[in-house]
Amino acid sequence: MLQISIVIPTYNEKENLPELIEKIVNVFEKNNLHGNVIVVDDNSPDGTGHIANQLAEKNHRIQVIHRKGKLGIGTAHIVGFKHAIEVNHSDLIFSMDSDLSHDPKYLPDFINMHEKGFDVIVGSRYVDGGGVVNWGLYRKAVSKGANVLASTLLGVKVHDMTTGYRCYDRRVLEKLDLDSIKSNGYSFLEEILFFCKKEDFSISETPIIFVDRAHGKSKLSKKEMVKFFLTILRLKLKR
Ligand SMILES: Nc1nc2c(ncn2[C@@H]2O[C@H](COP(=O)(O)OP(=O)(O)OP(=O)(O)O)[C@@H](O)[C@H]2O)c(=O)[nH]1
Ligand SMILES: [Mg+2]
Repeated sequence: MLQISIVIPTYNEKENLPELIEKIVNVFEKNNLHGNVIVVDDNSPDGTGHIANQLAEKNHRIQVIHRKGKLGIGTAHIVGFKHAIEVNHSDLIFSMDSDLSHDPKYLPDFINMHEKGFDVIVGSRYVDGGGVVNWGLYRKAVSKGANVLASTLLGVKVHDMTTGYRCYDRRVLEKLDLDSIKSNGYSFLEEILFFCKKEDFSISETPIIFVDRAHGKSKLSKKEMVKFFLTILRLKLKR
């Protein structure tokens, strides 16, 4: 039986996390899926970590990793991935944002693509059937531009390099030297895809409709956007 882990980084998501977990549990039950949810909380000042603990007490499938402070989504993913492999012995490892932008109803679509033989599956806003709800023109343009630039310059044939909704076969995460990934923030997402391609893993996309967060604040700062472009240059020079 396929064992799944879903890694969810959280920082100040108290309004969103309980609803997300409920949705995931429902999708698991409906589709007869088996596995765990790993919340990686960076000592959120709004008490998300405490709420995660309460959810874990009610459902043993929910696991919580607490870190001392805001260390970035990149390292949050890595800590979760290691837990998924070393502790849960999962076959399939997902990552998903905790702000309800990533709907768990798509989980079976990723699993179908994995069954077709793909090693990495990316939840894509920029393929047929995908899209974005509630974003203004500026946010759309920045995201689209960043994606075209990243995939062209890095030579990765993925239309959505910045999505955090993904699924990795465990072999991928075992093979990659996760600790050598230098990005600790959002550029982690492009960097890990670059390494997946370098190791010749097969990457595919499945459409998702991304819904902008209704609660809480975005953590995507201007500084992170600049780092995103610098990371492309660093990887490009390395290539
Ligand atoms: N553990 C941890 N989680 C983080 C950190 N920064 C962001 N996150 C989480 O990572 C996910 C993505 O962050 P968001 O702020 O939603 O970024 P985004 O989706 O690009 O931007 P918006 O949807 O506009 O807010 C969310 O679940 C955040 O709570 C961090 O430093 N540590
Ligand atoms: Mg978000």
